[in-house]
Amino acid sequence: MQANQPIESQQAKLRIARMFDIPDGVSGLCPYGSGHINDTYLVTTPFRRYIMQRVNARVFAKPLQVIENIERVTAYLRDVIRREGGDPLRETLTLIPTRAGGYAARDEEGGYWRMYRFIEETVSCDLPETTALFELSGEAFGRFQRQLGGFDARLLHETIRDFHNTPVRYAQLMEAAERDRAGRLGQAGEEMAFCRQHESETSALVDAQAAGEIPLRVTHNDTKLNNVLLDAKTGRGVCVIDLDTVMPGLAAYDFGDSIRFGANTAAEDERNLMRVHLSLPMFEAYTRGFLRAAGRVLTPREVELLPMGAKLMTLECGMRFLADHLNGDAYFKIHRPGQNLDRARTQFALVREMETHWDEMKEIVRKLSKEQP
Ligand code: ADP
Ligand code: GN1
Ligand code: MG
Repeated sequence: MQANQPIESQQAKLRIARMFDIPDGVSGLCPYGSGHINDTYLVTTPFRRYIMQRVNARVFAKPLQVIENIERVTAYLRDVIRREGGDPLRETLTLIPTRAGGYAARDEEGGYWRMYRFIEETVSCDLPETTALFELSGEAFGRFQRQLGGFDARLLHETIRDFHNTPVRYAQLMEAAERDRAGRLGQAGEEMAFCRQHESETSALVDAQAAGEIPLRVTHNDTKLNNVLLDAKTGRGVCVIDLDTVMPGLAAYDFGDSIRFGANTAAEDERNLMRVHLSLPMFEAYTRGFLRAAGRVLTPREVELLPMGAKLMTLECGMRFLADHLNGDAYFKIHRPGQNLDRARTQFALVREMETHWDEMKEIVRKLSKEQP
């Protein structure tokens, strides 16, 4: 059921942990977090904790390039954070080298692993509890955008081609439907019709970029709420994590991914679609935090297109979940049958909600952008 073949033996995982250059012996190792892609473990030593992850080789064809990107981005961020008077050990990820050198360890099956310092006294949330917390996560992602403003995108590998290219994602869904590898197309008639109705909109952002209306930037590309660590006491966004997909991209998509996850009143895989609504207070809170931190680096046209980023990212993510369901759940981890179809349905319900509240979303962005200094 998982996108990676599970490494069964605890002994094997402990052997991998010991390949990393950590000063004290490993005293514990257990699964951690709720990400859909990598296998994440918490490694404990007498004095410090670490996060160890196996890079998902089905998702990332060149795991070493993923690790190289993270080395470069975190090195750059460390300098910016230091210059701004922050604490680089807390405000960006710190890779741990292996005893053999470099930042990647290989297991017996050829899998690639990496390790980070565990950032203590933080939490990551799967649902935002309050508008205030969501605003602070918006601020963290906005700051991330600003801090990487001067980073040379040519230094980065494109770890997943066309990762946020909504028309390409649409074409991939149509191919998956054509193949119908898992024989599930019959369950998804309504959802397929919904996607077809939206085809003409899928290229709104890539067209704007191609026409030179909005710039390509270095973006995070996976800005869901559980990818920012919040201070356990104050709720302030401490560190943006999950840097596997940092690549050239569009700011509106980064904004949109946070909205589709955090301004949804229901969980991403909720089965009762009556619970799925767009929370306008959450939308407003995130937008306020994001614009406050990133506002000055964004152009007026980028700001104007933020609601479109929310809508297209939600549609795109729904299409990816649906394609994966049709492909037999090869990509996103699932914990029960049909979970990817449920995830797709929540995304499409949320797109409908955004369409209902479209003018209000635009008005909120317009109002808040005027408040920026
Ligand atoms: P995935 O790609 O599977 O989403 P993540 O890199 O997001 O993997 O990690 C999964 C979870 O592990 C995160 O949501 C977070 O809770 C936790 N985590 C990851 N890195 C750290 C870290 N350096 N310190 C503390 N917690 C972390
Ligand atoms: C995956 O790794 P994680 O769980 O943060 C996915 C995102 C999706 C998200 C949906 C590399 O993110 O693109 O938006 O699931 N990451 C990758 O929850 O595909
Ligand atoms: Mg994650």
